[in-house]
Amino acid sequence: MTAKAPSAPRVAALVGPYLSGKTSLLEGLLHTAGALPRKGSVKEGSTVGDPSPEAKARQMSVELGVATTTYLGDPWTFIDTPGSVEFTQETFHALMVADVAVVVCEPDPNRAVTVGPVLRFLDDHKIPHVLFINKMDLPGVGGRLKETLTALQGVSDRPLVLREIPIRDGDVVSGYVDLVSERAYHYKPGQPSDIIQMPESVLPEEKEARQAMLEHLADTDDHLMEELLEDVVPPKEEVYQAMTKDLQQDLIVEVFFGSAEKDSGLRRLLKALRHEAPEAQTTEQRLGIEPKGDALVQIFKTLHAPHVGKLSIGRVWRGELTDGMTLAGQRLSGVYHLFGGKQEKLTKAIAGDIVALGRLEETRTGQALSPGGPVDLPWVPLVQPVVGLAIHATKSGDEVKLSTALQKLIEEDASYALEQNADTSERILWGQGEIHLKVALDRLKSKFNVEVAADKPQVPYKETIKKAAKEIHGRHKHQTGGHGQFGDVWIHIKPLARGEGIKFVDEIVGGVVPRQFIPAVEAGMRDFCKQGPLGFPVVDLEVTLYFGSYHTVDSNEMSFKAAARIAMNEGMPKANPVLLEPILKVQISVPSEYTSKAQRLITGRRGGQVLGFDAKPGWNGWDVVEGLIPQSEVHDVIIELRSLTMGVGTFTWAFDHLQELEGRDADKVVAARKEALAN
Ligand SMILES: Nc1nc2c(ncn2[C@@H]2O[C@H](COP(=O)(O)OP(=O)(O)O)[C@@H](O)[C@H]2O)c(=O)[nH]1
Ligand SMILES: [Mg+2]
Repeated sequence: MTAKAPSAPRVAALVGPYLSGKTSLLEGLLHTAGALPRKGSVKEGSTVGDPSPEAKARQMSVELGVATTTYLGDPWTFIDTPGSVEFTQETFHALMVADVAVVVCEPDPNRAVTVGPVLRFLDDHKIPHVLFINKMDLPGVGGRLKETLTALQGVSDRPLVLREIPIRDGDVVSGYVDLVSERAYHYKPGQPSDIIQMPESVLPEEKEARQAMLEHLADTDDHLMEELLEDVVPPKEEVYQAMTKDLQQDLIVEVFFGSAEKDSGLRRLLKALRHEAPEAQTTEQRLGIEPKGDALVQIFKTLHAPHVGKLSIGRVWRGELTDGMTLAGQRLSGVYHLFGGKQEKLTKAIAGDIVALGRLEETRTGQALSPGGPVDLPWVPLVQPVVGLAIHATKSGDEVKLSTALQKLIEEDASYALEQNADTSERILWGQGEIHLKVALDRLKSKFNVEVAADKPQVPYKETIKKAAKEIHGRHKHQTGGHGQFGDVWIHIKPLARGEGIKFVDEIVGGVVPRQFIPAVEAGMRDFCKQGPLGFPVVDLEVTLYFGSYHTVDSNEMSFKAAARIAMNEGMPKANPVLLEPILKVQISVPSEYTSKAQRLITGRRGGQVLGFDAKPGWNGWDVVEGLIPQSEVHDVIIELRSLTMGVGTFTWAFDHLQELEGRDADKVVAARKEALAN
């Protein structure tokens, strides 16, 4: 390869399904680049990625990890991302500031479907990306490479183009042939591969793969096309240039392979990135960021770190950042490069850099800042949470501390959400799945020092009535010493249709209940409706006040309010009260081979009903199944859906309507409520 001038700082995000080896690849890349004298391992919890105790405990990345280094004189930042769908938001954020993504895949055609969602995001956002098929050290996988590639092509809009082919020794991949230089290499664990004579046995495959690669490049390059048609061997330089253009414009996806664990094939990958990955300027163009102007940094991650406090991690798109300067009205206190859990203090950062910035207390993830103020830049929307937990501090007196901690937790990861449920009075922490929520509880304890108890949230049941109750009498009369209390009302109660709410009708004639006390009657009735005979908030009924009496001295608002409550208490049980349960409309998105399973997921639940299914717009080979499920049955849908679909299925939900619930299921709910209210 030719010598090249040092580039501006570049950013590569490592993405791909859970367990494909991203964190291991980061370790391998840093080791290969010379930034890490000794490799750590995921199993021992000693990797540069995953520095947090929550990640180590699970041997699983639960947030993005950043490592800045140099490779052959070029500055690079690698961002390791979590692969699990429960942490997708973090991955999207890393991709929004990356120049290039390395999609790490398993060497298994049956798992290609798990790469689909991230490829969808990359294709939609036109983010240049390459594929790295990992774990090629496993026996037998070299022979299945073609099959794996075909399966992966099924989930990619862009053509996948092999950049190298494996050299096999029995069922082990022992090296590779680079299809541009047509040189053959033998892997040497931990060291640069040896150049070897190209084995005769790979020649036919090499010719075929090289031809396929050139044809893909020629699709977007007329000169190359002419050469191919005239059987002219294109000069190497021209091939590199075409490759670079196609990667930078996201027209093709180069495919590399190797072993993160054995450091095989990593130098090939690094060199390709070094020569072909776009710099920040090109990425800014793609994102529509104005190239000229004041310093500009976009925050893609917020952290609360011990000792240093709040850190906002961002990419510098323009200009220079210096410690102590003012950004959008806030004084920068500390500019750092990150290397996993370690920080290195800088005096300044330049365009292209990824840096952690201290004490930007008002700044949130996604915001872009200039000295003059915040700047509007494109950002990804929040993924809707799918599971909730009702939480409270275990120690009394810790509730305020918990509120502060929750605020920080959500600052760090905005795919959590908090709800104070008005019906159940519960504080509900929403998240992307079981593990996501469990990580939240761990963080609250280990990072923010609050112990939290969590339960499945209550279902916000309501109740209403099914028939009218007429001529109900309520009288409140009290004689204590001097002034007494006297209120006396007659009402009719009748059911209304769903959604009509609570109505009050005043039919008093002749002042039998004086004007000034009528609002008190209504208030008493509404007050009663907060908790009906079944123990739940009452909806959809009409109460008509048609008669009553009063006492000139003893009547007051309080007495009429009490009289109304007495009448409601008397009349409601006679009006055939019935439980109403909330029904949610759910949309389940899955690759179409799972569509029937998704339907069964809905119909397999009490009251579950499929409304239909359709192709998912913009998602080749995916369907959306729409259905109705009672809220009480929905809690674990996401868990089952993920286990049915290798983790790729997603679902969204929204409240749809209230529906009557009777029989044994209703009796159980009412009995449980009675017990809860008695405690
Ligand atoms: N055989 C083999 N195993 C690997 C390789 N890379 C990663 N692994 C293993 O795959 C598992 C998941 O790796 P990790 O890097 O945590 O995956 P991530 O979820 O994508 O970050 C770990 O047990 C690794 O040891 C590889 O190249 N070869
Ligand atoms: Mg990982």
